[in-house]
Amino acid sequence: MERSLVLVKPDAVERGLSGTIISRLENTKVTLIALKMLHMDQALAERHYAPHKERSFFNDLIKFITSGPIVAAVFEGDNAVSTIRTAMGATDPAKAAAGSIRHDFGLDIEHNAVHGSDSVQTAEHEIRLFFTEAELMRYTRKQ
Ligand code: IDP
Ligand code: MG
Repeated sequence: MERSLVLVKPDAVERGLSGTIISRLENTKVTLIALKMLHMDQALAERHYAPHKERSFFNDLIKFITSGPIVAAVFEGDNAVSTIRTAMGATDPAKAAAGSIRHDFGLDIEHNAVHGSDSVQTAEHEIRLFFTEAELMRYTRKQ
C-alpha cells in the first residue's frame, strides 16, 4: 500500500478547481485519507521544495506556492504514487496527456494546478510536512 501527498496549487484553488481535482483523483480508486486547506508559509514551502533549491525557478516557485491558499490531501492505495502521477500528467501542461489534470487545468509549466509525490519515499517525507499521524484516517474504501 502506497501513500502520496497531493497539493492543489494556488492557481487551481483560485479558479474553483479544488473539488474537481480531488474528485478526478478519487475516481482513480485511490483512497482519500487526509484533507486540509492552508496557506503555506515561506519555511514550509522551502522545506517542501528543498530538492529544487539549486534550480533557476526556485524563488519563483516559492513565491507562487505561497501566493494563496492550497488544498493538501493524502491518498492511499496500491501504486498510489504512479496512479496519481499518471492522472496529473507531465509537469508542463503543454506536454501533458489528453485528459490529464494538468492538460485540462494547468496554465503553464510553473502554474500547473497540482503536485503529487514522485516516489514512495518522497511521499512519506512530504506527508509528514503537512499532516500529523492522527490526521491520517483509516477506513476501507468501497469500490
Ligand atoms: P513535478 O511537479 O511534475 O514533479 P518538478 O520537476 O518536481 O515537477 O518541479 C516542481 C514544480 O516546479 C513543478 O510542478 C512546477 O510548478 C515548477 N517547475 C518545474 N519546472 C519548471 C520550470 O522549468 N520553470 C518554472 N517552474 C517549473
Ligand atoms: Mg516533483
